[in-house]
Amino acid sequence: MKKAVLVLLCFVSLSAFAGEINVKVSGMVCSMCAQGIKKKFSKIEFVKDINVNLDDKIVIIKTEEGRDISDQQINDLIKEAGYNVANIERK
Ligand SMILES: [Cu+2]
Repeated sequence: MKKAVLVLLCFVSLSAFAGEINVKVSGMVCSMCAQGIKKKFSKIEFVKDINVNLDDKIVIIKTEEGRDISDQQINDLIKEAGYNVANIERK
């Protein structure tokens, strides 16, 4: 019987922003909410894709490489849509 093989996983530094912003939104409950929020972020020209996970209440925004949306702007857009930001995480 072979001994367990030790697998060494090497990760490159993941600290650099790769263009994905996950915004947790409180108050977002249905697909109508999701549409309103999507519309707000789709107006930013370097936003490539917006996905909404209603189960986790997370808006996943993908931007062009190296382009970021400031926390302030995210907060403003979510507020304009009628919701509140609970958390912002960049990946
Ligand atoms: Cu709704």
